[in-house]
Amino acid sequence: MKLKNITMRTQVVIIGGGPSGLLLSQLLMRNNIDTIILERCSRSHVLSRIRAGVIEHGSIELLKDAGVGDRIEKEGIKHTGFDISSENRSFRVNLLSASGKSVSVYGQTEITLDLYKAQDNIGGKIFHNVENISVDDVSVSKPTLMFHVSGQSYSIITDFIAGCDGSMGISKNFIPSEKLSHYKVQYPFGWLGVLSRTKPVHDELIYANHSRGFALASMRNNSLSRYYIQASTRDNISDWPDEKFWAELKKRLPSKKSQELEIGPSIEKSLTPIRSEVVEPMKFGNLFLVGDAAHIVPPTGAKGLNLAFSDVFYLSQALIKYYKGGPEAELEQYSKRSLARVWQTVRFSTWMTKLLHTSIHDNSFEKKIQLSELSNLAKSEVAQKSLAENYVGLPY
Ligand code: RFL
Ligand code: PHB
Repeated sequence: MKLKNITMRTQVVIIGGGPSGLLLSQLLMRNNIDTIILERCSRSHVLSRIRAGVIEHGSIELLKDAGVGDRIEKEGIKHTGFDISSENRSFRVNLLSASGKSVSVYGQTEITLDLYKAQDNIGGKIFHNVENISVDDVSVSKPTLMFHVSGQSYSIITDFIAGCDGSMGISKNFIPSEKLSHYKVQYPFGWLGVLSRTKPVHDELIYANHSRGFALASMRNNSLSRYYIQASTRDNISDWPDEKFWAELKKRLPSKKSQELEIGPSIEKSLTPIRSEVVEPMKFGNLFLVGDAAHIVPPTGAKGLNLAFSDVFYLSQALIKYYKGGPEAELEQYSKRSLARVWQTVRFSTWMTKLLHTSIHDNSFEKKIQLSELSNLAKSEVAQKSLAENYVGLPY
């Protein structure tokens, strides 16, 4: 028997129940704005993704505004600096003295969990396993969005749609292709990441430049390590059994640290191609693109989630003002405001990626420039200040 279509109304439909979508919903609902989240996957699937680990001060402030700052404040590990190494030489960038701020190590999975709990507590409406989302026209006043869950069809009449559905999402397809510009760069390498229940090799992060390729020693807490090595995009996970990963990591970290490296079975392993991508504009009609749906940055510098959160800040502020009777001007400004910060962050992530990775083409000129840049950074307070200001997060 065919089930009757169910029609609902809301103020903001949010496509995607990842960190951007959940945080946006939380901030809006706390300001009496009605939202519905449509998520393609199950909650347990969303919560199983291992991703970001370094959270900017501004992101924490935003989480506090959303009423979800308690656990990150208590359990997040404050980092006031990190090491950069090149073969066996290394130096520390003191974020606190260079910028007056620090960052926190706290997993994206934990943030997402905190946000789901907070949404449950305030009666957030979240549909999981949603399929076939479509919209007739996002430029009309009060667009209607259609979708299915378990064979049941639904329609929602809404004021606005926030596309928070990540880089593989469908929201940007609702913008006519002739109105959308894509800017992208694909790097010829990826990051092979391993999570292991081992003591982190160092009490801060180590970004390692090495002739064999980049490596990063990171962590989630004092007994959970997160390591990455630069790998070829042609590789498969099966090419990298644990023993081979640890052996390669040891070669790329400074030898003093490699000797101390505690190894153990991987509890997660992933290979992510590295790319930058931005789509413009981030607003079309009543549709707003937010976070990875509009931009991807290479993970060097830990910017993706933090950048997604600055979009959430700009959009939530504009919507809250609008529903309090303010003008639409700030909503109109959303794309321009977000993109200004997006391009600054793309610039920084690109710079840091080029500074630390090894080109597969043995271009000795580029290598010399890279090593000169690293030695300048090791010595120059001014260069470190610029790095630190970007690393802790540009102001909103
Ligand atoms: P997400 O997290 O991709 O969430 C999008 C959600 O939308 C759902 N979805 C759909 N729902 C409905 N209909 C559809 N058609 C849909 N299509 C997709 C998805 O299921 C998902 O739940 O995007 P969001 O919320 O914008 O968040 C962005 C962040 O996840 C991302 O920027 C970061 O993970 C990037 N990133 C890092 N960011 C940092 O700030 N600091 C870091 O240290 C950091 N490390 C990383 C990273 C990303 C990595 N990878 C795997 C790309 C390290 C790595 C290795
Ligand atoms: C992480 O811990 O996952 C991480 C840390 C720093 C980065 C990227 C990823 O630059």
